[in-house]
Amino acid sequence: MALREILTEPNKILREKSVNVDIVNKDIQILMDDMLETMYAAPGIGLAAIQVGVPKRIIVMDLSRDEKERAPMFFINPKITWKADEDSTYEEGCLSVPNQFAKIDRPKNCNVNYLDYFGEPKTLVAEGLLATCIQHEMDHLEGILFIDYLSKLKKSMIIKKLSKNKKENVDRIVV
Ligand code: GNR
Ligand code: NI
Repeated sequence: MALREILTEPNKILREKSVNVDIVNKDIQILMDDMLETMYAAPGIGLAAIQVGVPKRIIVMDLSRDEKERAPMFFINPKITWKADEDSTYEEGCLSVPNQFAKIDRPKNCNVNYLDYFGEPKTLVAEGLLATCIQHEMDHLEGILFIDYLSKLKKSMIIKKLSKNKKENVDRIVV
């Protein structure tokens, strides 16, 4: 397994629309293993392939609190088949929007069809943080970030901050 670099805003690649996986083969499984390791190291509770620069419809997640009882989940070509009318609000963060958090409303429950690690078709019935997280990750597959739901002012302030951080980091390496 290998760690991969997580792309951060502003980066045009994060805005790409990811494409379906046609065959779940060894290469796809290696990518998923790398994504999981990268997510654990970050640390985060979810990661979409586009966040490591691969525009494929692949998501890894692990919502377990305990490092000793890992519960990895793999979603390939996920499709939402049902969303609740009722919303819930969560304070969201994103590994591609480092150190920024905001309350976001999303449907409280959803059902998702997907292929698992072995390419088997499965259905997820999600509520709570699981529902929020899978919807956050599925947004990544469309090139959408949680900051896109904020006011223009809040979003531009966050992007400005992140651009400044990136520039300062580059300068430090140059000097
Ligand atoms: O680690 C993460 N935490 C999180 C918290 C609330 C809602 C969504 C998330 S996903 C995020 C990791 C990430 O950026 N996945 O794309
Ligand atoms: Ni994210």
